[in-house]
Amino acid sequence: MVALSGGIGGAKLALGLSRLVPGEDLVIVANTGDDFEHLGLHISPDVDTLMYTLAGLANLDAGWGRAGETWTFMSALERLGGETWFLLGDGDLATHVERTRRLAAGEALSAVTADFCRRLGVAPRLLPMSDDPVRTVVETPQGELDFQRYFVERSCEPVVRSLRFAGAEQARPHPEWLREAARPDTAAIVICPSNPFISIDPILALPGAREALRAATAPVIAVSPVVAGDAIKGPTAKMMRELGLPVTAHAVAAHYAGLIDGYVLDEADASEADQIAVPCRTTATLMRDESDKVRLAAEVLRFAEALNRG
Ligand code: FO1
Repeated sequence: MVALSGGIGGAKLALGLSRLVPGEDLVIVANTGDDFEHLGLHISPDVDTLMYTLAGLANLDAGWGRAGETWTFMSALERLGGETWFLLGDGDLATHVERTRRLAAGEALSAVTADFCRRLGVAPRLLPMSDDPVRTVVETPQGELDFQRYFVERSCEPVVRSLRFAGAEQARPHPEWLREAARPDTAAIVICPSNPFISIDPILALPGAREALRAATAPVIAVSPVVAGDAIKGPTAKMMRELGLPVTAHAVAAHYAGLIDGYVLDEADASEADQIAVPCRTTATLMRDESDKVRLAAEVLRFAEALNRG
C-alpha cells in the first residue's frame, strides 16, 4: 500500500494504516514542499510529523513536534535576540541538527529519514516525496511568501491567490514510491485527508507523479479532509474560499478528478456522493483517538478490496 500524506490529518490515517498493514508493506510518501532552512538547519515538518506520529513520540495536541518537549533552547535564543517565530523544542532540535549534518555530509534526505525511522522503531517505509528541494510559495495580494512565513509567522492570515512549488519541475520523485505505486500487487494508493493544495499538490507536481497514479493498477482512493463544510484542522477551508472553491467534500473530489478511482467522505456529507464522478464510500472520518484512526484505515482497505474486485 502507498499513502500520500502531509502532516497532521494525513499522519492520523497513516498511523491507522500502520496498525493494519504489516511493516514495510506500507510506503508513506511525505510532502516536502513545507521544508525550509531555518537558523542554518534543514527542517522537514511533514516528514517529522509522520515520523514522530509513527514512533509514538508526537505531540498530538499541537499536531507537530514531540510530546513532553522542553524549550530551553528557545528561551536561550530569545534572550540572545534570535529569531523565535518558529518554535523548535529541545528534542526536536536534535532531529534538525543531526539531519542537517548528514545532508551536508552528502547523504540524501530519504537515507537520513530511513535511518532515523529505524532508530525510532518506525516500521512502515517513510519516504520524502523527493530528495531534491521543492519549496511551496504562497502568492498573496501583498506579494509572495515562503510557506512557513505564511503558515507559522503570519498564521495563514494573508489571502491565498495561488500556490507554486518552486523546484518541482526539476525534482525527481523518489523512485521507490513510483516503483511501489506501479507494482501489480499494490492494494491501493491512498491520498490521505491532508490539505489538497499545500500537502498533496506538491507531490502531484513532481514530474511523472500524476502519470504514475493514472497508470497504477491499484485503485487510487482519496479521503476527504473536508467534513460538513469545514476542515478539521489547519487552513484548508479558508484556503478553498480564497481560491474561489466551495468548501465541500465534492470540491476536493473534483480537484482530484482524473486521478482517483474512489473517494471516502464523511457521513455528514453523504448527500454529495451522487454528484461525485467516482465510486464513494461514506463513513465517519473524524479521527479523535487511535481506534478512530484504525477504523477509518480498515474502511479504506475494505473499499480498496471492493474496487479491486471491480
Ligand atoms: N507550526 C506552528 O504553527 N508553529 C510553530 O512554531 C511550528 C514549529 C515547528 C517546528 C518543527 C516542525 O517540524 C513543525 C513545526 N510546525 C509549527 C508545524 C509546521 O510548520 C506546519 O504544521 C506544517 O508545515 C504544515 O503541515
